[in-house]
Amino acid sequence: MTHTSDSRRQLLKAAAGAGAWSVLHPHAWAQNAEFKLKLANNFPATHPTNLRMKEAVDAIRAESKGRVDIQLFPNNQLGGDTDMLSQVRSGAIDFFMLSGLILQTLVPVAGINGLAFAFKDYQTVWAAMDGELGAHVRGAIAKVNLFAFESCFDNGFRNITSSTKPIQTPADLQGFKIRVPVSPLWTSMFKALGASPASINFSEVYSSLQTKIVEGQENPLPLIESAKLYEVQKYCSMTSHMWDGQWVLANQKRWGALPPDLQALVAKHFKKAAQVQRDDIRRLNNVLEAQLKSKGMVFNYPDAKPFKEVLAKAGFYQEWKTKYGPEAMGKLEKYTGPLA
Ligand code: X2X
Repeated sequence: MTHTSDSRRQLLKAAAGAGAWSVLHPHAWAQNAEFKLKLANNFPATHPTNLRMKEAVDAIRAESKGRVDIQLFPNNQLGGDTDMLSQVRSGAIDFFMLSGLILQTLVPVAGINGLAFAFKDYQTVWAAMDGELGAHVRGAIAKVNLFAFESCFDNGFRNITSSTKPIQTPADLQGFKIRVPVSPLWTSMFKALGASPASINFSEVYSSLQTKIVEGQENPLPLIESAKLYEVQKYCSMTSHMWDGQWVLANQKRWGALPPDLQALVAKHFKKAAQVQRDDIRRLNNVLEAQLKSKGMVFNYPDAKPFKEVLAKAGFYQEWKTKYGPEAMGKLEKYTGPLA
């Protein structure tokens, strides 16, 4: 295991309270760790998700005096999402961060927060996800032998980018070749809007945009920036068509093998990382538009109303309300108010 000098400095600083031995021999920790665990995700290493998770695993290593050594594998290093999901189920990966909407392929109700235009702002998002809606989803996740940590991370409100044209109204989406993550809700939504969605894991997004297999994609600004999608996309249409977040998932058996005090330590730091990461994203949202403009992206600000109308007319909301069922929909609408 290797440390960059930066992370080593952080590690040493965090270790200051853990005794002189550990400060002098940080690497011995990793070698002797009782619990060597892997945490993987699809985000670039520079995205706040991984910067904050790096701090969390360093603090966990220090505070457990080296008993728990969690190695971070960002940027699809261990495979695309579909692949990593099977790996966390088999125990090849211990912790995996995944969008609820992609997890939907395994846990249908986990996609509920992605219902188009459901959330009007972050206050509503966090009330729901930290409240009854999130608890309901975590309960469903537990049934497939995965453990979901309490606080999910923010990915953000998603916006459409394109190399060919700005998307201002639903008419601009007719036949538009757009990459969507591998998830039935995304495909259903963009089909209902008249586009031609292609399911592609994030690991292949940059190249599929570069080679023009697809014209566009949709993601929050912090990912458009950190994954350098501005290099292969010209327009950014601020549709904010859904909110998306990452659950931190653990293989149930591997998680259960940790003694309760170490479980509490890991949970404490993952929760703290999520809280700080949410603040990071909020700050980034305020500055990234200007940054992306300076890199040549052209922004436009569509009105959500016609998009919602097309979706309602195509039966999108009816279809998904039926699929999620009245109990889960009730928990969503408790926060969002009645949806179309
Ligand atoms: O695949 C995506 O677009 C991403 C990175 O936003 C998700 O994880 C859903």
